[in-house]
Amino acid sequence: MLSVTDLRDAAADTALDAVVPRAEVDVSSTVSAVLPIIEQVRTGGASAVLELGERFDGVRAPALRVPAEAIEQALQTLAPEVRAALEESIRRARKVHAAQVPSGTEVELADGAIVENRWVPVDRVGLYVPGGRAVYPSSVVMNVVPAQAAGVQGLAVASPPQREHGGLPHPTVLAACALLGVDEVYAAGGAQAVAMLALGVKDDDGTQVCAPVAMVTGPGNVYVAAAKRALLGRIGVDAEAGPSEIAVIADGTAQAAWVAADLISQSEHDPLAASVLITDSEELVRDVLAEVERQAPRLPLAEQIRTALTGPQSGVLLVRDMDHAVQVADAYAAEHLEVHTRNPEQVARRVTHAGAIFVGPHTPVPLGDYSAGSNHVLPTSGTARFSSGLNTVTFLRLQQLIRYDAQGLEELIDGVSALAHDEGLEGHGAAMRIRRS
Ligand code: HSO
Ligand code: ZN
Repeated sequence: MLSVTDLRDAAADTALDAVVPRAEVDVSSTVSAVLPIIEQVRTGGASAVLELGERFDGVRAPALRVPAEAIEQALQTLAPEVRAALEESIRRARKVHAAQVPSGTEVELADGAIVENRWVPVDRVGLYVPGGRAVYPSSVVMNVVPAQAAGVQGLAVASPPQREHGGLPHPTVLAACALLGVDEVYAAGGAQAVAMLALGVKDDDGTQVCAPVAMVTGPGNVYVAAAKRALLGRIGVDAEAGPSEIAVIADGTAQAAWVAADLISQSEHDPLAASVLITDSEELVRDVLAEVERQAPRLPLAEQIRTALTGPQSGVLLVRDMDHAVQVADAYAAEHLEVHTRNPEQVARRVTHAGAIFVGPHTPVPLGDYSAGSNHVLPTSGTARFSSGLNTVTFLRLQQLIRYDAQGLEELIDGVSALAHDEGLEGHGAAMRIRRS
């Protein structure tokens, strides 16, 4: 299923980032389609969100805000093994995300001259949880845990009303909210949910149903992404998530069956998902290809897996050696990178472009998708070159407190006056000199 590209004789100056084609989703052309929806929510409030849900999700929610009893009920009916596993995922994720909280610093630059760096949480955040083909309670955990670790006080979750659940969001999503201590949940999906969170909505009596948030995070379809783009500036948003990607660096010591299983695992998400094997071993290529053919057809999502693995975004890259593998992996900048080599730690440390690196054969990506303690919202489409996955700092703002006294100020009056004069801003200099004793 996977095509093989031999890079072993590629010239040293080959532009490696052109070697691996990427799937692209065009969000910008959808922005104009969501503008009328946003406008409808702005003017029509809660009843507009309910009407739009009826139109797009095929069911009118009994109420926009999910009643506390429905959330509790979902938790009570959650399968015990799923509940126990979610609780363990939450426990581990909380530990890792608590360790990400940066401590503030105070820098004394001279006598009476202090600048303090202080981290302040965003007040209120909206989390979008999709409800279509992919219902991922694990993504509720991955978004809520860092926000809570950052100290965000207001957390609102929105997820589409489901026809088969009487217009409520998916019960496992509700149960995950209950386990995380989130009680503000709305039965709203698509662009109307993002607009509701960003603008806030009132009911027909003028009672506030959902207060506006400062930031919206969470995955979603192209309409959700377009609505986030349209409202960006009014609210902050997280990065746009593209189709899932896995790259595996492996040498001749790797277990072909395990590598194949991991490549298949991420291709299960999306027909546009990318699975890339980077190796210097022809023998491993042969064995992995055979394993993919053996394992993939047995899975319920076999058709989708085949589409993803045969797509131009997936394939095997044959490289000269592990140095070359590191260069190729850096150029690709995968969302997830696994390292199955003789010395995985050493190879992993040399790759700087990857959303998350899974070191050694016993750390498969699905472990990180659910329970490792790390976050699974990671940069896709090569954006790992310049951005991080979702983390506690995503929900924090750096605020500086500047504290000078008369002595600290005196030292800088002439310098600032000179700079202000140079910029033609005499009032700036005057505000300095008026304080000279
Ligand atoms: N691999 C996905 C996350 C996920 N996997 C959720 C299973 N459930 C994001 O890259
Ligand atoms: Zn996954």
